[in-house]
Amino acid sequence: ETISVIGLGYIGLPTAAVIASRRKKVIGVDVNQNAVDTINRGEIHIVEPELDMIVHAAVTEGYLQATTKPQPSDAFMIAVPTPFKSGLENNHHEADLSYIKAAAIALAPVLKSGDLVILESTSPVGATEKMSEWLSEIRSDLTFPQTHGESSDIRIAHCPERVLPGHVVRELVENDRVIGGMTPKCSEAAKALYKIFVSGECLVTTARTAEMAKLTENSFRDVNIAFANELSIICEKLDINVWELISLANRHPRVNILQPSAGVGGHCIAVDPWFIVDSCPEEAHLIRTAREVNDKKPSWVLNQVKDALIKSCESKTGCTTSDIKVACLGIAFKPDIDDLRESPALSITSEISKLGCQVQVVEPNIERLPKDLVRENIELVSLRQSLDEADVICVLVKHSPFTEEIKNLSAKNFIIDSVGLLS
Ligand code: SAJ
Repeated sequence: ETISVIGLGYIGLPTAAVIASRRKKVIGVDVNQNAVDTINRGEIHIVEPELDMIVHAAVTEGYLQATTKPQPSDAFMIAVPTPFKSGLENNHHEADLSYIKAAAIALAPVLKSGDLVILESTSPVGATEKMSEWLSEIRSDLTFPQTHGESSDIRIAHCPERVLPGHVVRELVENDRVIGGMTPKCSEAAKALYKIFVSGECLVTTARTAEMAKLTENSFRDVNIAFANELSIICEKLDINVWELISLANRHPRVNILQPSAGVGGHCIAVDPWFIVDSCPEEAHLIRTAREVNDKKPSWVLNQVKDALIKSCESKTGCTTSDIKVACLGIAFKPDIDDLRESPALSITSEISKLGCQVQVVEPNIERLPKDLVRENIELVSLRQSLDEADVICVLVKHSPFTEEIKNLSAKNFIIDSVGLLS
């Protein structure tokens, strides 16, 4: 039995490596030659704890091999990105399925009767059926579930990934898994595959429900974070400490409010709810509003920094903006991770630097500034140095190493604490 994983990114590579670690032959496919070469050397091109070890073992033991072109296999797992199309009007967001289509086109020629194709990429409702249609258009010699149901040559399912970045290797194995076959036999085949490496439960449903389940999980989180973020803005106006407020409210047995932040980042929670909004624009009011609330949070934080900057300048005689040092604590998209993609903290830091002040970035999880932050007035410093030197301190991410040292904060600083580090 050979299993192919198409797309060797944050989900595909760990999945391929974990299956290979169960002594199954795995072919990893990616369009990026550099990624393929790196993996074939037993190394990795992404950052995820523990992943380097299992990839290295899987490659040296001969169970995992990477290539740019799909090879014949018994099962294909597609884990490619599904971003939204950018630049559409009226804050409209539509899923971009072109990577899924490209994967389907690439694997179609090697498909044979009896094969299983699983879509793992987070997708709008109906995408799995579309993928099956794209395959059937190319391979009219084979039959597919949308026309031949249980007697089809090819089995198709949607099994969305739901692992948390930073904990992927453990969560891949331990999390329960939603298995959405286009027919019950499709689900059965997919379940047998996941049982190779999943110790959690495999819960069988339809492809459409599985698609919606994944979108629902991330929308649930987005709506709840939006609630916390809206509270933080209301509390600022009412002069109430939102962190104290939330911890008090959470003492109610049926209340569990999440934490306000500088905004929602990453490539999942800030994206997936839009797929529901796009499917049902007239119905999805709350989900859309939550997205908008979270998307506006970074500019609210930025305005607070602007106010602090003015106040700090006013407190010194003859001060101009360029004399002020603003420390940005954390630029990752969430705590204790080095991932800067779609990070609200990163975009806030970039905007602050445009105000003309000096910017000190404190990010214990990186060694040098990312390209977009390489500017004359930005430097990467230690927390200690920034606490000594900065006039304005802006806490953007609640990294664990910050918690202890922040206690040494001096009273001279203006502080904007968007994540409740001090509370
Ligand atoms: N955040 C807050 N307040 C909170 C919790 C999170 O502002 O109380 C922010 C974080 O700072 C970050 C963003 O939300 O900017 C998202 O972080 P996250 O830890 O909630 O989630 P992700 O994006 O790392 O991973 C999510 C997970 N989904 C859920 O928890 C429902 C993960 O299980 C999914 O697999 C992943 O999306 C995905 O790939 O879809």
